[in-house]
Amino acid sequence: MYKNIFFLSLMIISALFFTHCKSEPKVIPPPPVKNVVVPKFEKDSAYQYIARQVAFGPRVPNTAAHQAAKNYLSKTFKSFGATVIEQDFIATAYTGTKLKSTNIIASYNPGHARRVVLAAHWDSRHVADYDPDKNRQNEPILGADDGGSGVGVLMEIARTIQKNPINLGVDIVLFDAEDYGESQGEDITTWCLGSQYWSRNPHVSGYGADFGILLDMVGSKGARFTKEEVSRAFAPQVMDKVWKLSQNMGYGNYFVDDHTRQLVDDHLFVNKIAGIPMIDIINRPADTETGFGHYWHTHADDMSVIDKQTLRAVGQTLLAVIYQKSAGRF
Ligand code: AHN
Ligand code: ZN
Repeated sequence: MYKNIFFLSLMIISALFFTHCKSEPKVIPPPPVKNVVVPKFEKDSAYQYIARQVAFGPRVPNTAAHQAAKNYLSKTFKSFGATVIEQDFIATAYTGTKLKSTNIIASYNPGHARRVVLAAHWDSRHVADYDPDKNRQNEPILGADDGGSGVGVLMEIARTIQKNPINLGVDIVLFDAEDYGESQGEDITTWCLGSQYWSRNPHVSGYGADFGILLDMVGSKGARFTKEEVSRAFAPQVMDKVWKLSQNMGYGNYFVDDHTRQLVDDHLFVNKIAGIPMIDIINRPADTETGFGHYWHTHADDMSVIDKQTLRAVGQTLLAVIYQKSAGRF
């Protein structure tokens, strides 16, 4: 009886001893990695930067509003501590009109070898070709979302970088004359005149970047950012990393895994001509005929379509990419 208890205890003790030994494997713990601190994206500030652009009126090349918006953007990025280059060029539109155009490049750490490029177009469309009112289809649009939103988010990113210095080169490139393309035309090169020019004539010779992110129509309520075909073809890893990061931050309602067909947008020319892998974050609703927002290329593209929650989803994701990349972790 006592013998049995003795042996039973011995068995339990030895069992505990051996499991204890087993649970102490001789692995060297990984070195502690500091968590990356990502600053907060101020969505109200981004919203105001969109409102400021829209207040100039339609930002169509060869107009006073376009010139005023150019000065405002240039001046504001300088006030955020960026090195600003105004890249003037004359583009020829599909109509034959010569467009006085300017790509605006705002750089942080211009001497740094590791770089990323963040882009958007700052012009707005010269016609409202999809407006339901036929009488107003020849009038230019405000482009709060189509142009304004991407620029507004990038302005807020610039302001944030100035307050939270980074160990990374960042070039914010605002393309001009993206939206002067021929409605339903065959020739894709009538679109994206600024990005075509910049890709052939980068602001510094021999320019390169590890990757690029284009923002186009990133501000409307309930936006759906799908995995677009050109981005998937040229920069699949960048796209997957950005989408996963955003989903892990809780923005999976915006950044969905659905695939959509290829688009003619600035990233196409940056990928093909400049050879920089660039993705496009662009709203692709599932339920409209055009595949873009209901307000797309209409006079409804004003401040009423802009939603601060969407701006935050995009801006906070971009800040996470930038500060992780700065820490060597993207
Ligand atoms: C075309 O419809 C050819 N491209 C879509 C790119 C675009 C236009 N983004 C804003 N406006
Ligand atoms: Zn457009």
